[in-house]
Amino acid sequence: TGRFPEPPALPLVGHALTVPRGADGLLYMIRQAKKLGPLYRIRVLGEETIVASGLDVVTELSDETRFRKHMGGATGILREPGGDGLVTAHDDEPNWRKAHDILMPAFSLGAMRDYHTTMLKVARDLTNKWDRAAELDLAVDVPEDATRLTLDTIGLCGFGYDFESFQRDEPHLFVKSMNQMLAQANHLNESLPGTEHLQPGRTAQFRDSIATLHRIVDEVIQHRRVTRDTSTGDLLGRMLHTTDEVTGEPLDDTNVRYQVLTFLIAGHETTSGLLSFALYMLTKHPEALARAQAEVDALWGDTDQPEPTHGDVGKLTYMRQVLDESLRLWPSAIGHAVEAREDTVIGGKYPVRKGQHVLVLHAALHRQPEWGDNVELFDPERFSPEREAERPVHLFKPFGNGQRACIGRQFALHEATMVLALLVHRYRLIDHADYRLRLVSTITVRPTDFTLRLRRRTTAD
Ligand code: MNH
Repeated sequence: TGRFPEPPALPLVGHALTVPRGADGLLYMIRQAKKLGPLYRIRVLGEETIVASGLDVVTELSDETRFRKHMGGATGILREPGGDGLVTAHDDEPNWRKAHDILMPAFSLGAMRDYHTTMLKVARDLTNKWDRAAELDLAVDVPEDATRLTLDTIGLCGFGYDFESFQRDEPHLFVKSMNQMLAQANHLNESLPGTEHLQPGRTAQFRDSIATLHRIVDEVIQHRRVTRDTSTGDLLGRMLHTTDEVTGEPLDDTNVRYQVLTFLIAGHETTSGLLSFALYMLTKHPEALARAQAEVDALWGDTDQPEPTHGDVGKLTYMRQVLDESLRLWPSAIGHAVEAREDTVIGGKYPVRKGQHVLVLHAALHRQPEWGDNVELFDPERFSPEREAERPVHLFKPFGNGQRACIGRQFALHEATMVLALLVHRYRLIDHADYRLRLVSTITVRPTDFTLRLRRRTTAD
């Protein structure tokens, strides 16, 4: 048996003073993986986290007979707003399986057909805004507009509720409260366990933002109830009007509320980050942008207002490669945590106790030598069909693992592929501020202060 490698630690506080907070903490953890290898340990004030990034060890950790999803750290704190909603439920809670079974059909490939038209409508809200910006030569804030798009999309597709984000100069109250809630969750997570009562301000703000979020969620549900619409075509319809086959029961009201909040958050934050990173990458890699534009031009020519069909999205294979490569370098969901079902040994020599958790750090896994020599280089060719066929299954985990992997993966990729395609078809992306990547990170990570100027391609050249 061995001891986990660790960065140099101070007595008592461990690594508390060396691990920076927020996005710098993420970068620190990626750097430590390069220095210390596939498995290492950091200790922050008595809490110990094992960070895994090697292919072999992640392959072990993906074995669901030995490990299961762990709710702790940041996701543990999210239990308060998320309750036994899908993301924060333990596997063995009855509502996890129940909601999973009830909602699965809403994420089938066929279901994407139903969302397609709505996704396109929201995409048009975005291009209308960007058309005006192009005309007036105004800069657009990419992550903010990506968030407008993804929030409106999940609101309308999942719940028939219009957040009308493009009619607002400021982000919707939902987004503000969510960001406040996530920031406080992060602070509470990064501080000494058991000291919540020493931070009454933070805890109160945390509770306040949760209350606001729940109020908005109740309005979304109420909106459906008053229309007396009992169709089961979207997420909310399925939650309110279908029953689970095993128990014959629908989800209870408390759980529906947790699910709506869970989906509104999980369904937009990460996809917004993905779109922002992809636009950043294309802005900085003209060859990749040219190939992406060639792909959409071949499909839509110089039509002023292309009408992407559901089938078109499947043909945008290079666009998918761009998105996958963005998810490799900057996976917007930072990691997923698992815990040992029994006492065990990982990596051939490191003992792990039953219940002890290990964080799979996606960005570090995605920089392993198995990806090739220049792992920092943005190269969508890594996801060409030939190379994809050779890739070890557990080398790419942006959507987590096994039965607890992302239920919204197809939804996110359909939306992101179509929108990215429409944007590169329509605009030249002008890096007017010579943007240097700056990250913000709570539970997810995304670029911040990323602005572009735009020119219409069809008119300008
Ligand atoms: Mn999503 C779980 C990443 C988009 C709804 N998602 C997960 C997990 C990862 C993840 C990683 C596993 C977390 C864990 O093990 O603790 N999700 C993403 C990424 C994107 C994304 C990178 C976009 C890009 N997710 C979406 C969208 C939706 C969604 C869009 C909804 C429409 N995700 C979920 C839900 C879960 C989840 C719900 C929890 C599933 C479960 O445990 O049953």
